[in-house]
Amino acid sequence: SLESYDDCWLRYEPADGERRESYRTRCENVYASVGSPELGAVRDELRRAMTGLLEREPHLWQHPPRSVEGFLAVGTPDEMEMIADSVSTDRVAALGDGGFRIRSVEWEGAECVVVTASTDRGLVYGTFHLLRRMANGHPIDDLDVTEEPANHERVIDHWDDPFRRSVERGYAGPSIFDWERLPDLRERYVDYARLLASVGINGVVLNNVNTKIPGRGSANEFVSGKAGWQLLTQDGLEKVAALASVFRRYGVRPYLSVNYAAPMLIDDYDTADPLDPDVEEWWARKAEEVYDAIPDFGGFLVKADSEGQNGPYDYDRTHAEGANVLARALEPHGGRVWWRAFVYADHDDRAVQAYETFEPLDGEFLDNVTLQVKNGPIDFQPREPVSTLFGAMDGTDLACELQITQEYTGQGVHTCYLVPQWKEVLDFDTHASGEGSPAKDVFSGSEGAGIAGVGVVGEDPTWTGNYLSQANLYGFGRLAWDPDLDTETVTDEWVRQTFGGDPAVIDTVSGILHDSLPATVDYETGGLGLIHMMYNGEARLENHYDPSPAEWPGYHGATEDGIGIDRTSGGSGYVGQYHEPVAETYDDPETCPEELLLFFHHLPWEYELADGTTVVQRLYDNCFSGVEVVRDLRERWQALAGRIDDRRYRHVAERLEEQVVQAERWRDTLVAFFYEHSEIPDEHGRVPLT
Ligand code: GCW
Repeated sequence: SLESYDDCWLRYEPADGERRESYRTRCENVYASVGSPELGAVRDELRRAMTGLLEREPHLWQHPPRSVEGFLAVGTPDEMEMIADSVSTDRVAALGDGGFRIRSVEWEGAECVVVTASTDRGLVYGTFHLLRRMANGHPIDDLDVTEEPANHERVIDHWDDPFRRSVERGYAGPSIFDWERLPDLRERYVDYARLLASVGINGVVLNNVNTKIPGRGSANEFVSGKAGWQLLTQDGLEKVAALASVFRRYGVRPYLSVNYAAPMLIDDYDTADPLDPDVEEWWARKAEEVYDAIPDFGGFLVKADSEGQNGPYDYDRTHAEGANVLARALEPHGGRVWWRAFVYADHDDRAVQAYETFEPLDGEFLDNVTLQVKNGPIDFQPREPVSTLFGAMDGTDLACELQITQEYTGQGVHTCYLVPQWKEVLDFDTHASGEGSPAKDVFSGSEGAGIAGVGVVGEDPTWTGNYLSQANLYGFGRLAWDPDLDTETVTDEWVRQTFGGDPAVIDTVSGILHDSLPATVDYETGGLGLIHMMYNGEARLENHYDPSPAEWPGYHGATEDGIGIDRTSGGSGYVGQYHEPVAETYDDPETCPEELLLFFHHLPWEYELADGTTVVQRLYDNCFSGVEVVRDLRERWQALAGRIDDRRYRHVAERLEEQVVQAERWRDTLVAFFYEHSEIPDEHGRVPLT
């Protein structure tokens, strides 16, 4: 094909000699049913994967092969007797949607592996699970695996503008969705769906939540002309239906972001008031039209009354009233509304707002509404405390929104592995029902809850803009499937599948990923919980990439006498939105974790930390050490020259070179800024800069 792009973690390199024989015995013959679109995908994947792993083309059968040493069987017990003979059918029937079972069995003298599930989607996941094991070099002669996804909904949100084909906060080139040519399909859609399904993603929102394109001026100014809201027209839906036909084979449902004023934008209505019967009817009719075209459509995602997008506030209605009219329209078709909680307006402390807006509405949303809440109260900063809403809405289905694209963490250039950040969010103990109430239980608690990740993929041959950022997409999917996986396991899986089994490569790449986030937090924030130290100007490329702390006095609170924002009970009160004992821990600078200290407190520059170091000195030290770590990452990577392919070696090496330069700029800008306000020199003589 003319398209050339990376295989990411689906490389299927030849298995080691030691394993190869046993893999060949059990997988060179494949018996799989053909019934559904998903099984077509399974067969395609097995053909491709086995050809790579076994270095032999597998034989595909539609009945159990005879006179072979062994085979792989993939199917449901209902459809395949051989499978019903080999596993407990009750156990398979009891698996939730997407769950699967894999067993090594002997069947009529043959050594087999059975992949089974009660749904075809489960067979897709089971197949990818087996292939992941093989790509990681694990034995397959003694398998007894049962898995079910912890979270029911595992969705990627694309912030792609269909008509300009640009991606908001995307650093990997244009959108991979070519709306102009759709409904014509491209092979790349298939490969994208494969990547998603291989890590268990089951939904994709195809267009940006900003369905009107913000202008360059005020938040309420919009670029006129075509934008995402138009996908809800007949023409748009035909294109969505084409994409759906690809995604369906991989168990991925499509969703659309819709504009709240759609009845006005599309059909010239003079209102979009959710309590207006004509508006209600419009949405009901629109939903019918959508489901006629796309029977497995997932639903609508809405950014309402946020950064200039339309919403129920235009009619003095609440967010619940706003969401429910859409929910009623989707309900007969099994669709869902994902309603975002990202709201902030005129308020002294934006952190308090999502909670103040949504907590009082708990219980008012219909059953098929999911409230989608960003991981922290601000906006995907390198480090933030965990959103207070996760412990506050037990009458509402919640989804956690994570950002896979690195808007604030070095974009397409810096290596910044986010899995440890996400683990921290998922494991955070909200204490909502006493000790032992981790946030992850909220997202896995019901069918309508889940995890959403802001997409990172674009047309770039690397998919993610930086080869190492592929690890973030991989890790997002793995954690959305199973938030209990530990970071090391996820990292190790990704590195082996992506770079092969050389232990030195595995050690080095894993180590680089492991150390990257703390380094970024240090040089971009000073490591004490400061946020928004970045440039927010017009130039798109530098936007949220370069340092520019002077722009944001309200976010970091730097003055002559100190730094940080007082969010304690005596300040903005944000801390009071947490349950005890979290609230009390954060409320007191003596007990507040150091890495969040200045998020919750405004403290004198010379406030002493636990080890006797002052705040300003710690900020200096962290900024300097962050850069040292990045230099070290660069060197560690350089040691891989010749051990991995040149193309990926050079790509990452160049980016790490640039990351060193940028990290130094961040450090220099931040320490100069801290010095300018505090007028306290660094104990080690590095600041003021000479
Ligand atoms: O993080 C901010 C981004 C905007 C984004 C917005 C949101 C899609 O800078 O680009 O808009 O959040 O999440 O809605």
